[in-house]
Amino acid sequence: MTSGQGPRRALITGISGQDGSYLAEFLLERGYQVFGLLRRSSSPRTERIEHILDRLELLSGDLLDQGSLIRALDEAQPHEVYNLAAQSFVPTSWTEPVFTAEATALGVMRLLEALRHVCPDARFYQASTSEMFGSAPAPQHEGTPFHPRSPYGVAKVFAHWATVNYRESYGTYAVSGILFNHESPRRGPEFVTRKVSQAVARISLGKQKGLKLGNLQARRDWGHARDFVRAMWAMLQLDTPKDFVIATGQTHTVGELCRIAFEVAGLDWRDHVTSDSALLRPAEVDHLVGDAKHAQNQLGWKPEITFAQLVREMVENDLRLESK
Ligand code: NAP
Ligand code: G4F
Repeated sequence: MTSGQGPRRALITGISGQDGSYLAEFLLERGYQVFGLLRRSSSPRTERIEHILDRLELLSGDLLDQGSLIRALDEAQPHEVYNLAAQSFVPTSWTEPVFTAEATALGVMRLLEALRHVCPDARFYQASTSEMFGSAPAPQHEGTPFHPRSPYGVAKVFAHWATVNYRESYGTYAVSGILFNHESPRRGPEFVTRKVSQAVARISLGKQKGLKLGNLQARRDWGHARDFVRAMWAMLQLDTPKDFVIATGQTHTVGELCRIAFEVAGLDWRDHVTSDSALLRPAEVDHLVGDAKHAQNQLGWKPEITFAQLVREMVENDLRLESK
């Protein structure tokens, strides 16, 4: 895609994460020049983007450091900014609530403020989440009131309203995608889908005995990250900025996830999985299922990968990795 003066430029924060890696691939396929914000760490965190590293322009920066955000925007001069960076693991938000708020809430305000000064015409995407709905009754849609149940959810509500507020205050093309859970073989190993797919692989290869999980009754609307990044891009292509729920509309319990995942390896999950009260959360989000009809009607978006296909892909990937 070109803008009249060369390719369109996109800056992705959180490019080393699950979604960042899929979004970078998607934008490169569309001819974008892709910049990624990468924070310093003691060892490289580029595993998920190793295969496209030579086509990316990585800029050093951190959502906690205002100056680094200004410099990154100044260098990239992006047409589109995708803010995917966050402390994104819900349990860590109880053990590190202030850090979570710094990165996941205030970090977004820092980035919006930098964007307003450096590149006010850039379009801005904020990675909002179904965790903002928390205990609100299902199905959740764009008009459902938020009732977050974790410091992570609280931080995301702040970031969500900051995005709305910059749109209303300054006319910034700033939108929030309220995405329900989405997974992939690149999912971090601490999240439940990947914890299960890795355990299935290891148990079937005799490398692990049993799997301890927390709440087996919680229900999530799980989609595939590859499908969901298409919606992020589509949200920045409209004439008028607008927030959307992005979800599959299907919900499953953690127990059902286990049944399907263990079946891929010919195992019965009830022989291997136990619930450990130490893994329960201080406050749970019991039931998430999204109504994405506005995204379907106005963005032309719908998911293509089913839950069963997602789980199979994740288990088969982990079987391959664990067999090496
Ligand atoms: P992820 O795999 O955990 O990736 C998070 C990314 O944020 C990583 O690249 C991480 O960098 C970066 N990051 C963390 N703190 C940072 C900081 N202070 N400064 C700069 N970068 C920082 O998350 P994901 O699953 O791809 O999710 C992407 C975004 O969507 C997140 O904002 C998440 O909260 C939100 N979201 C996710 C889902 C989902 O189901 N996946 C659903 C709704 C919303 P390092 O590699 O250095 O740690
Ligand atoms: O995989 P999870 O850790 O994801 P969670 O908490 O729903 O958050 C993810 O999705 C959000 C969108 O709704 C994102 F905003 C967020 O960044 C993240 O990507 O847990 C899913 C469910 C929970 O109900 C949890 O209590 O699985 C339950 N669960 C049961 N046993 C477990 C475990 N979760 C984890 N991580 N580990 C367990 O052993």
